[in-house]
Amino acid sequence: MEKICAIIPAYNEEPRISAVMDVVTEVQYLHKIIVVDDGSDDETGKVAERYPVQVIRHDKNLGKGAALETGLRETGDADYYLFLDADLINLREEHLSTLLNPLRENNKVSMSIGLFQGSQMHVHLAQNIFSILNGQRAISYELARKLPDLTWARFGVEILLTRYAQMIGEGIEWVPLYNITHWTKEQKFGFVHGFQYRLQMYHECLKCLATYKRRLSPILESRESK
Ligand SMILES: Nc1nc2c(ncn2[C@@H]2O[C@H](COP(=O)(O)OP(=O)(O)O)[C@@H](O)[C@H]2O)c(=O)[nH]1
Ligand SMILES: [Mg+2]
Repeated sequence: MEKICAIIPAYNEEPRISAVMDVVTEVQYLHKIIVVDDGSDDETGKVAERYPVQVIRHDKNLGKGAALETGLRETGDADYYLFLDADLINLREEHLSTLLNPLRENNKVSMSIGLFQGSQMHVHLAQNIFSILNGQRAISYELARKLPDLTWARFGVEILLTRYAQMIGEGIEWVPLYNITHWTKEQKFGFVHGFQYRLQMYHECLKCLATYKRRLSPILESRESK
């Protein structure tokens, strides 16, 4: 039997995380669901604890990269890992299968990346321009074992995952996810705070883009010399 674990990073998602929990906890084939409450100021962790999932809490906010790193460490071995955001709207089981199928069908594919389709136009547009940023992914056991530390990347973690997989020649497949969307930062936190948070995200992404080669090359060199 396949062992599939879902890892859900969550930061201040108290009003939104139930919509995701309601769906994932009904998916029979998920072996384990881990929510990493990344030092939220609200009751995100408490809401998640009402469900049959494992909730891990960071005492302070360490960023999305650190949350995924914690999730991967805590889940232990699995055939596939699913990364899912905690603020998804209209998530359905079929989205999880869509993410998993390319890995199941072709062992050369070790990561799939979701692309939101047919939902809010601005999300659609942003997702296509910034498709590398989509947090809905499936990752194989083999790739997960090879990943470098994700902590430093913070919001750049999706860029880091994609670029690292490309650098080591892993197969990546982009898959359309229909009728699903997510809350934007402005919708969650209001225009001013949301926009500030967005700028912080872009800053972390640009920092990741500017430094990933330098940070990854020693790791790649040590892999090659083995
Ligand atoms: N663990 C962790 N998760 C975060 C952090 N910031 C955002 N997230 C989660 O990452 C996902 C995407 O974040 P969001 O702010 O919605 O980014 P956007 O969808 O790209 O605008 C959501 O599940 C958030 O709860 C953070 O600092 N730490
Ligand atoms: Mg979002």
